Amino acid sequence: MEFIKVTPNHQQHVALIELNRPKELNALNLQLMGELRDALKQLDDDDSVRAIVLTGNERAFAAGADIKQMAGKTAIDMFNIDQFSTWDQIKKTKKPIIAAVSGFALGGGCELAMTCDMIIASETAQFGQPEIKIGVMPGAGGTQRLTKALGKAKAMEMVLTGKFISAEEAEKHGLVNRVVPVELYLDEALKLAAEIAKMSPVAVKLAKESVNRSFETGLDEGLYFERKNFYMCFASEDQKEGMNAFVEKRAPQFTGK
Ligand code: CO8
Repeated sequence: MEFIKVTPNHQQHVALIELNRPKELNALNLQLMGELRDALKQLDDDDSVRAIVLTGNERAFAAGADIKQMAGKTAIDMFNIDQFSTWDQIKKTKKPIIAAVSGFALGGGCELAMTCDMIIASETAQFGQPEIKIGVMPGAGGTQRLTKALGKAKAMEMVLTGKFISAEEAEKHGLVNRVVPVELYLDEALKLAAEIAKMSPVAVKLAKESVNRSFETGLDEGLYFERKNFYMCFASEDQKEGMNAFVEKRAPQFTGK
């Protein structure tokens, strides 16, 4: 892997992925996105990993898709490259992904953070969809996810002016889970991942799938989906272990079976 770094912590069942194109502010070129997709697939298949943290560096989570790589492309080139199939694969990751964001999260970088399940922001984080300033518009979910998070008026303003919002404002609107000092944002995300990794991995995956379903469907269908996943938990040993441990007044030992 040239543009990302993967560090598993087997003891805590957590893996850290760092975007690693610091000179280009982690601009998301095709190779980086391919590496990210492959790493997430591997971690999703690895039973020793139960939660994933995705981060950049203090200056930039990611400043967007790689403008230099896209500048000369035609619509047909873009259609044939079909980079969104990579994003679709990332979205299919079953394990929870927490974005630890510091500095710029712009364009595709903001969209990547929003594709994750939760966001821990450093107080220096800035979120924005500045594509309008370079003659295009968000293409990896920005118009949809930002609107769902911030509401129409705020999202419209950001998308049509390219203005950034601060971490504090992002928290106020529910885009991020919390804002912490810059020296703590990664630890905070890893701590949250480790906390989730203590739960039943089966239940966590089913619950993630159910919460995400609320983005994609109406209430009745979402409730039906939730119910099916709730029943599915009872097919796991973790459900027996979790409930028996409660009754026996001891800590549960979840195995993901
Ligand atoms: N693509 C390519 N290179 C970039 C990008 C980018 N998105 N952002 C920064 N860089 C490069 C700069 O060109 C510069 O390189 P060099 O030193 O070789 O000139 C280096 O990173 C450092 O950047 P700056 O010197 O510009 O740093 P500043 O601190 O002055 O400015 C900013 C930081 C404000 C973040 C500025 O770099 C900027 O405006 N970047 C572009 C932000 C942007 O417009 N993002 C949206 C891109 S389009 C997009 O994301 C579409 C998404 C939909 C499809 C997703 C498919 C993957």
